[in-house]
Amino acid sequence: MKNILEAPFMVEMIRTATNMYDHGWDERNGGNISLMLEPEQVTAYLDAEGVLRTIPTGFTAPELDGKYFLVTGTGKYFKNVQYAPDVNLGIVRLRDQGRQADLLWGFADGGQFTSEFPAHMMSHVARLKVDDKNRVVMHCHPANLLAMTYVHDLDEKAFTRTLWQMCTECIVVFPEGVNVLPWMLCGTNEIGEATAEKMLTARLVVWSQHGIYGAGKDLDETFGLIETAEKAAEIYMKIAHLPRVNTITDDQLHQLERRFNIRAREGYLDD
Ligand code: 2HA
Ligand code: ZN
Repeated sequence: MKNILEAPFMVEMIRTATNMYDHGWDERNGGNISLMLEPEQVTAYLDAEGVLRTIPTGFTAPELDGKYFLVTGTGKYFKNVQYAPDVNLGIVRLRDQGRQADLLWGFADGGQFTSEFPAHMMSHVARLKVDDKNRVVMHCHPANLLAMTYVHDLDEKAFTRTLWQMCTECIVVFPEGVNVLPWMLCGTNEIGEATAEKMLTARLVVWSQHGIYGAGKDLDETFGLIETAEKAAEIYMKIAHLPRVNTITDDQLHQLERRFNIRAREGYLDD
C-alpha cells in the first residue's frame, strides 16, 4: 500500500490549509475544508474495509452514501495541519443515508470532523446538482469580506456589484456573483441548509459577520475564488470612506463578458 501522506490529494490539502493560515483567513481553529475523493484514489492508499470507528453526522443526505471525504477536524488549527496531518485531518465514508460516517484514516487523537460538517455535506449535495465536477467546499474568515458585511448593504445584487467594481477580473472569476446569508448560528443544520440553498446559484456564499464559503472542482480553484473576492473586499474597505471618482461601469463589465465569454448573473447588470 502506498504512503497516504504522499498522495497528491493529501499534499495539496496540507498545502492549501497552510496557505489559508498564512493568508490570515484561519485564526485559531477557524475555517474548515472538505474534499470529495474518488473511491480509487482512496483504495490506492487505504484498506476501504478498515473502519477505525463510526461517527454519527446528525443529518440525512442519501445522495452522499458511499462518498469519501478528506476533511479538517473540529477544534483543530490550520496552522498545525502540516505538522500533524493525521491528527488534524480525517478520511470518512458516509453511509446509512449520510447519517453515519465511517472513519478510515486520521483524527488520530480521537477527534472528529469539523463542526460545520452539515454545511459542508449539504453544500456538496447542492453543488453536485449544478456541477458534477464539484469536489471542494471551503470555509474561512477573511478579514475584508467580514469587514464589508458590517458596512455594506447585504443585498446579494448590491454586494456582488460592488465586488465586481473593485477589480476588473472579479466578474470573470465569479460571474454568478456571491450570495449572502444574514448572521445565523454556525455549526447547525439550519445554517447548513441555508448555505446549501444559496450554493445552488453561486459558488461563493458570504456568512455575514462570520466568513465565507467557497465551492469548486479542486482546491486551487476554490482557494482562488475566495482569494479574488477577498482582494475585491480589501479594495472596497480601502476606498469605502473616500469619495468615489472613478468606477468600472456596467458597459465595461459587458465588455468583459464578451471578451472572456462569460455571462454575468441575470439581471445584475444594466443593459
Ligand atoms: O471553528 O470556522 O464556523 C471552525 C469555524 C466554524
Ligand atoms: Zn467559521
